[in-house]
Amino acid sequence: MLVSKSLIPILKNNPTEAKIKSHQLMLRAGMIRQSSAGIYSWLPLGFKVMKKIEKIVREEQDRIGAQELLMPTIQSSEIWKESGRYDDYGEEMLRIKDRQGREMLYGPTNEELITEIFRSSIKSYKSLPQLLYHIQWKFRDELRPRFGIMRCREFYMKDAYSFDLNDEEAKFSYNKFYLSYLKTFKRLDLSAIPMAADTGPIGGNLSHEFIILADTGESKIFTDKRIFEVNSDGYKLEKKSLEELRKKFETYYSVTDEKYNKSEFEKNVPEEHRLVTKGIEVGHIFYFGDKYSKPLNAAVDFQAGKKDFVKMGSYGVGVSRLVGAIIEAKYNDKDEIMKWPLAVSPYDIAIIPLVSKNETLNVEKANSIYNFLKEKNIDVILDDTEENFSSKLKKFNLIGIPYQILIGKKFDGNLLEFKEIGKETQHLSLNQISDLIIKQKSKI
Ligand code: 5CA
Repeated sequence: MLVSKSLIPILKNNPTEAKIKSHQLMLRAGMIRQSSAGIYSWLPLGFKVMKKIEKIVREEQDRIGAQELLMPTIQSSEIWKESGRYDDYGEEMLRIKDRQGREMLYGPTNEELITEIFRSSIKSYKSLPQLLYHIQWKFRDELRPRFGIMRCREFYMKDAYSFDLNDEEAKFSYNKFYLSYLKTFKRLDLSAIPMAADTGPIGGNLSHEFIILADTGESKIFTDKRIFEVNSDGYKLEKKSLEELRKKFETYYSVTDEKYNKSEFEKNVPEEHRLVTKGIEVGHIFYFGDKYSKPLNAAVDFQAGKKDFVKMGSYGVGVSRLVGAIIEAKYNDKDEIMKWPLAVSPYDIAIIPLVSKNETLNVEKANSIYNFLKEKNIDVILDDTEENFSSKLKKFNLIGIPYQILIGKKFDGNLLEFKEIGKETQHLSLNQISDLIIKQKSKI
C-alpha cells in the first residue's frame, strides 16, 4: 500500500473524549471512526488488525475440531421466549419490529439460536460431541458505552457452543476450549490468565474469564502471582491431559470480583504472592448443562432407546475488544510508542523514505524495495508522500508497524537502515531483511 493512496486519517492531537490509551491511539492512528455512541466504523488499518486476530482465533477453534457456521445478526424473539430470556435480558437487548409487526432483535449472544439449529438437525448421541462456532457482530445496548471499542454497543465476537451427552463429556469439551483459549492468546502475544468467574445473564455454575492485566481494565481481580508462571505448552486434546492443565492453573487462587472471598484469598495465598489489580476480559467460557436444552427441548436418543437433554457450554472471545486490549498491553507509555506483535500488525514493514523534489533517487529506490518485498508476500506500506522525514517517523511510531526501512539523506544504495521499533538501527541488505521477516512470520 502506498500512503498517498491510503485512507489513514491521522489526528495530530488526542481527542478529548478518549480516556484510555487504546481509544486515543485507535482514533489518532485512523483505525476507527465513531458513527454513533458505542458504534464504530472500522477503517482500513483497524480492520486489518481485527481480521488478523480473527484468523488466529479461527485457526485455534478449528484445531480443537470446532465447526464454523454463520448465524444472522437479527433473530426472531420466538426462541428467546422459549428459553425465558426475552424478558430477563432487559434493556440491553435491542428490540426491533419488522414491517409485519413481528418482534425481532439484534442478537446479543446466540445460545437460543444455536440450540434451535441443533435440535432440528441432531437426533442421536452418535453425532456428539458437536462443537460449533461463528464469528459475528453482536449488539448490546450498554448503558454506558466507554473506552472506544473496549465496551461498545456493536462488537465482533467469536462465540462457540458445545453439545454433549453427559456432564463428563461436556467438561471435556469445556476443557478443549480452555486449552484453545490459552493457545489463541499466546499467539496474540498476550498473557491471558483463566480466572474463576461469575456467569451473569448466560447462566450456569462453571465459568472462567480470560484476563490480561491492565490498569485501565474494568475487571477487578484477586490472584496468586505464581499463576503467571504456569506453562500451558505440551498438553494434548485428551481428557486426562486437559484435566491436568486445569488443575495446574487451579492450584493458584485466581478469581474475579464477584467470586472474591477475603478469607479464602488470605488462607490460600501467601502474602508475598498476593496480587489485587485490574484486567481486561478478552474471553469468557461457561458451562450451563441443560439450562437451554431443557426449555428448548434439545434432546438426543441415547443407547437404551431413551432420550435426554444435551449438556451445553458456550465460549466467547471479544475479537474487536482484543484490538484495544493488545494496545493496552503493548503500548510503551514512557516513549509514547506502539509496537504491534507481527502476528496482528496492520503491515509487516513500513518503508519510510525522505522524499523531496531533489531526492528522486530515494523514491526510485523505495519503489524497488517495495516491489521486491511485495513479491515475497510481505505486507508492506510505503510512505511516498512529501511530508517531512521527522513527522513521517513520528507517524509510524504512532501506528506501530514493528519493522521500518529508513531511506534518508545518507543512503548509499547498498545496506539499508533497518529498524525494529524500540531497538537500535541495523544496517542490513534487502535479502537479509526479507529473510528475517519471513522467518518471524513462520513462527506465528
Ligand atoms: N455467549 C457467551 C459466550 S459465547 C457470551 O456472550 N459471553 S460474554 O458475554 O462474556 O462475551 C464474550 C466476550 O465478548 C467477552 O469476554 C468480551 O471480550 C466481549 N464483549 C462482551 N461485551 C462487550 C462489549 N460491550 N464490547 C466489546 N466487547 C465485549
